[in-house]
Amino acid sequence: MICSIRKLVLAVALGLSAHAYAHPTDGDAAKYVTTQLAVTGAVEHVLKLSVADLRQLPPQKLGEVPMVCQTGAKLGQLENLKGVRLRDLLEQANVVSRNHNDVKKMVVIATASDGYAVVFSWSELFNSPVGDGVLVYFEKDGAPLADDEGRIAMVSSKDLRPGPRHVKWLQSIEVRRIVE
Ligand SMILES: Nc1nc2c(c(=O)[nH]1)N[C@H]1C(S)=C(S)[C@@H](COP(=O)(O)O)O[C@H]1N2
Ligand SMILES: [Mo]
Repeated sequence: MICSIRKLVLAVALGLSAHAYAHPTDGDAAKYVTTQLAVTGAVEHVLKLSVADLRQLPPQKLGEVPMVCQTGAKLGQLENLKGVRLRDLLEQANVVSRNHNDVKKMVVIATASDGYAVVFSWSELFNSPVGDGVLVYFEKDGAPLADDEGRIAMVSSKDLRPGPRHVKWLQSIEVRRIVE
């Protein structure tokens, strides 16, 4: 009962805070379009991948991913995505770890061409259900991604609010050890 009242209050609060989302790059999205993805940092093999290269990895599809901003604002949804798991990319690059505990001190930074960047921990990607849902994608409804996010983007589809880790114009993935 208490729980459902809390849910109701939360729903009302989120509804009230919903607002039109500002698109800071409207009008000049084309200049941010990326056609290659670099995988760098603490990896054995640095990768430079085109969409054609990404197609060589096991394909993954996602039907619907709600776009909810970190504020709770609902922005619609992403639909019919095709891509590859970020985890599979990292397995190709092979994260460098000299001892059993190294990977637990590592993060994975996804950066876009407009400077937007988000972080995952190695544990999130390789040892939690979140990792299953992190897709580097290059196709929507069977077509290449349009300029508003293309040609390579990423989404963490199992996030409670997937807006923040939806990375448009994905440019690089860097593996970094942040604890000695
Ligand atoms: N490259 C890039 N990706 C980005 C952003 C951005 O500013 N640059 N904004 C993020 C935020 S805060 C949200 S909520 C989602 C949804 O934004 P959209 O409605 O513009 O797709 O995109 C995310 N991806
Ligand atoms: Mo957002």
